Amino acid sequence: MSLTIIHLENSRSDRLVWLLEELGLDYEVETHQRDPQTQRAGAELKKLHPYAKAPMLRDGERMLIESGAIFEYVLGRHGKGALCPDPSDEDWPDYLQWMHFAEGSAMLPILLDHFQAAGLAGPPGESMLAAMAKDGMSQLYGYVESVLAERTWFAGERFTAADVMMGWVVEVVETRGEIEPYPAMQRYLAAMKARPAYQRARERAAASA
Ligand SMILES: N[C@@H](CCC(=O)N[C@@H](CS)C(=O)NCC(=O)O)C(=O)O
Repeated sequence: MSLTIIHLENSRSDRLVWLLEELGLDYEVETHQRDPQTQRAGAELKKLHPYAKAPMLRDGERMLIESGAIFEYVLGRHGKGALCPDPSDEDWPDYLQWMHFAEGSAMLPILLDHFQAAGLAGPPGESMLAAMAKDGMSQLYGYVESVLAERTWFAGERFTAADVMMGWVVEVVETRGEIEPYPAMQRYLAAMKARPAYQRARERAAASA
């Protein structure tokens, strides 16, 4: 087995480093920089995969894209059952939901709001898109807060790979400076950041920059 994470600075690929640390797997990190003007990935990512987005995972001859698919691949092929409830487990439906929610639902309002605030949809705060983004953000934050107020981790009382997918989303709330009104999200982030594998992943990603 030879796993290489294609990592883009300041991006979602942080959470793949974290997953591999949680699983205790051996891996390499190949870090790429964003274009300082456009913040897009540089041309070298296109040489690795036609879709040119991070994260990518190289496993031997195989190159994969899309965080959730990469997570399922790593867990299925190399995870030996860790961090993933069995389908017969009562936490499995929540696990599945949050694994997919992270990219399928959470990122849309966050990105809409990010782009409107950057002025890409006219003067910030004034477009229909701004109103849609604001509504979506409040729905997202309210839902996540209500779930985390009732359980320790996203799929129940056990840490799973769904927390690696969703933990990054909750960290985005903090990075945006919007976490203060949400005590459950704050509690969750503190528990997440206290995990040794999270801390090792941070050091590993920084060291390869
Ligand atoms: N849903 C995809 C999103 C991938 C994605 O948009 N990655 C960003 C980094 S956070 C990227 O590569 N941006 C550079 C670009 O679009 O040029 C996933 O989770 O893998």
